[in-house]
Amino acid sequence: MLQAFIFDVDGTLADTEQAHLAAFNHAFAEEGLGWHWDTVRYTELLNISGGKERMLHHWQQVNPGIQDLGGSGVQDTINRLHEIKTAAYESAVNSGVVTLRPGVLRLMDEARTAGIRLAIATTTSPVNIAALLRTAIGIDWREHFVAIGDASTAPIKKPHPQVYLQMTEALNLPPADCLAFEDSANGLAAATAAGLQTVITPTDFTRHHDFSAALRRVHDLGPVSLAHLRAWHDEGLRTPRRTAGQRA
Ligand code: XBP
Ligand code: MG
Repeated sequence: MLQAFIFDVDGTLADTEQAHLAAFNHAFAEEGLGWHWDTVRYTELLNISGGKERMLHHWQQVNPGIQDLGGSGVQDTINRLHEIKTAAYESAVNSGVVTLRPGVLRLMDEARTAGIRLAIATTTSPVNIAALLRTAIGIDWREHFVAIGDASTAPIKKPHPQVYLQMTEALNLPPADCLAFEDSANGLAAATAAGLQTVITPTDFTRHHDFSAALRRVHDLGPVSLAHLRAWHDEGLRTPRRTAGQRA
């Protein structure tokens, strides 16, 4: 029986990656690195979950034999860049540049009224979740969620299932009683590996990804009702699990 929704954050709760991209480029300019990611490059880099991991991946690609910069270690530089980036992203979100995607708030309210519990499973930083949901839901946003898994609690990032395994454990539910909401192939792979069925709402950054293992792919949750989700979830339990590469 459907007992919990587990939401991804970036791209799913809100279309945030353009704001993340601007924050990364701000950090690169602040530190005088001479890097600038455009949308095409960032779309490629989004295959790497986690901002720190993404920056290190880029650095290793543009400078394969990276040495320690001026005595401060590579990881120290990445950490400093990420602090600047996160502060810039937080202030952008606090200024209201990002809104929740259609249907998200309504489905959260309908779920809670129906006794379906909510959790979050993301690879982003806790600061980013708080900034987004404090602005979108209000100061009491944390009370809406039974559990939150993020970069601070699940260091092994998607497509690894760690964060989803943590959330089903925190909810004390079998994965079959949960429904995941994601926007990317990495997120779908993580949720699927943890045994969850997944509803996909892609963004322009992820529209081209392989979502064949998804329970459903919809443009957004605007037209989706709780009754739709219950019916899809039940139908999914009755049909054999698809794996990536099989048509949905
Ligand atoms: C998407 C990510 C994050 C964000 C950037 O997270 O992979 O890395 O792109 O945020 P989600 P950080 O799992 O919510 O889709 O810089 O804090 O990592
Ligand atoms: Mg996402």
